[in-house]
Amino acid sequence: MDNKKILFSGVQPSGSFNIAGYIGAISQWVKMQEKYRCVFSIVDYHAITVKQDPQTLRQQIKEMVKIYLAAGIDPNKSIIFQQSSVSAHTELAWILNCCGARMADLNKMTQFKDKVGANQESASVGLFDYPVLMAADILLYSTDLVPVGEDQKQHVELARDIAKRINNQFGDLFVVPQAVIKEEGARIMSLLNPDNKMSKSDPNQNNSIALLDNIDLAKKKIMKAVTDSGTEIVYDKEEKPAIANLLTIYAQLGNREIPRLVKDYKGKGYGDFKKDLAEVVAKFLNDFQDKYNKISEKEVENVLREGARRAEKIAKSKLDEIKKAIGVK
Ligand code: ATP
Ligand code: LTN
Repeated sequence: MDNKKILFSGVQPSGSFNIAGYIGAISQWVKMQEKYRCVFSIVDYHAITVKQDPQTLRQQIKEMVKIYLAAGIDPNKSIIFQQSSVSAHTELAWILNCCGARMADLNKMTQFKDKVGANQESASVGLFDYPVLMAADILLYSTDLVPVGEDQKQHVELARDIAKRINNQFGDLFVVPQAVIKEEGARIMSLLNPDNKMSKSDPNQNNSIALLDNIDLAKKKIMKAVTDSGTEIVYDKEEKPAIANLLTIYAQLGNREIPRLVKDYKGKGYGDFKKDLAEVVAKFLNDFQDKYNKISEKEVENVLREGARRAEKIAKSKLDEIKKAIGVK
């Protein structure tokens, strides 16, 4: 076995995956495949923490595999698998629920509070417990690094806390993982309201651009994106959050540096800038969708089958270790 560090991350197969998740998470995974041993999951048991239509969910699981592949995740280098096909995830989640996670931890989770708002009483228990399943995902693979967007930082912190508690009580069972968050692009904001993060569960689809959006529609969304007062293209997250967000999208999808873009657009207006950004987004989507459309159903099936086999082997042996340590085996 080589001594490469281990990296784990995942995306829920819920809603239409958008450029924010691509920029914040998947784009960094692709680059990390050479350096680390990577495991990427389609976390369907996380998706069912909110209501899903079974037929649509089935479709979206396959869609996510194609998105991973089209983005450049290579199944010969990395493990790609569906979370529910490796039962060790839910088994370990239960053990962590009992032996590591505390009510006080989960009560602090901001994503749960943001998601349920005033409707806490009707939220599923799974949605509340979601971060513990995420900790199980991470800890099962002896993960060193977890590349995610900024919104997931708190969940990775929880995985660290749980790992340390269990190690203290039962001996050194878990590697304590670390989140990897990009300096730029870790929090892409909504196109119409730059105070909110771009999110695939946002009911207003004009706030985000999905990777599979129709290209003309995507261009229109950019042209309709809100801008700040004033006319100058400058990067100032506090004073000009909308333009700062659009500059980040431009830089990330167009492979450009923000200071260079600011220089190039000196003296030009928002209209010119948005027109060019629309072209950058269109080119990115075009290239992406070309690759996506070439991936067959058969390939998806093969990737999932082989991924489940490889993931299961690692996860099962870790789970057995834990079961012995806590006294159930
Ligand atoms: P939802 O808002 O419905 O919970 P989401 O849009 O956050 O979903 P996920 O599938 O939960 O999408 O996230 C996939 C990955 O993309 C995660 O690593 C997450 O941190 C990252 N991500 C999500 N939204 C953003 C964003 N606005 N900017 C940067 N990264 C993001
Ligand atoms: N909660 C994450 C998805 C997720 C994940 C993980 C990410 C589930 N398990 C393990 C990294 C590592 C989200 O994107 N909403």
